Amino acid sequence: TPPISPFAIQFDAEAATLTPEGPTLTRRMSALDGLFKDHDAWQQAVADGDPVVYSVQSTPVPEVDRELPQSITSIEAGTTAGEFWMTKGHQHPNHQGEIYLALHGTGGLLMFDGTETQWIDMVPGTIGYIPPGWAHRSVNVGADPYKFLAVYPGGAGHDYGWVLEHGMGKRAYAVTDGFELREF
Ligand code: M6P
Ligand code: ZN
Repeated sequence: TPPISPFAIQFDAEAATLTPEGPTLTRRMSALDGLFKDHDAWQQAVADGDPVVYSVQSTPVPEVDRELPQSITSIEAGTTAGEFWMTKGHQHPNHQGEIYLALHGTGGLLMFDGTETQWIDMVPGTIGYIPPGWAHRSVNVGADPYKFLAVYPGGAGHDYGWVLEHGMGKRAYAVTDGFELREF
């Protein structure tokens, strides 16, 4: 990766956009294999059109050591067998911190260190801090898309196998007056 020069990023909190744009990642339901509690319901959702669950819009800052990439993630509103739509979730192999700033909608930042679970309610203006060593997943617990800005060390990496192996401690389910966390 060639060195990157200083540059300005236009951040539109209202529109939840970053300009200039780098790569966009789109994750459909099929990409969340093994993550929802109800595997049959997940499979049915994949068969029923494999909807987009979330997308991640990055800036051109590369994910390499010592750089500081940013992205905006938009999670669609929805549930699968009552479980709110969410990101895959990951652990940083290099155990580095990260921050999330909520921009739109109603979400949650679920963190798990292998023993303890933590949940931060995320509404526009909330910064959720993810300490080193805590796997993290974002959940949309509202009826609108949930959008947040992430800023993270470029060398942190994404370990998705850790979440498949250890889980995330809790899951967020839709109930009449919002959401409820249940044992994994
Ligand atoms: C945030 C950041 C990214 C991450 C994305 C989606 O934007 O934490 O590093 O890739 O959320 O989450 P996941 O990688 O778990 O699918
Ligand atoms: Zn991360």
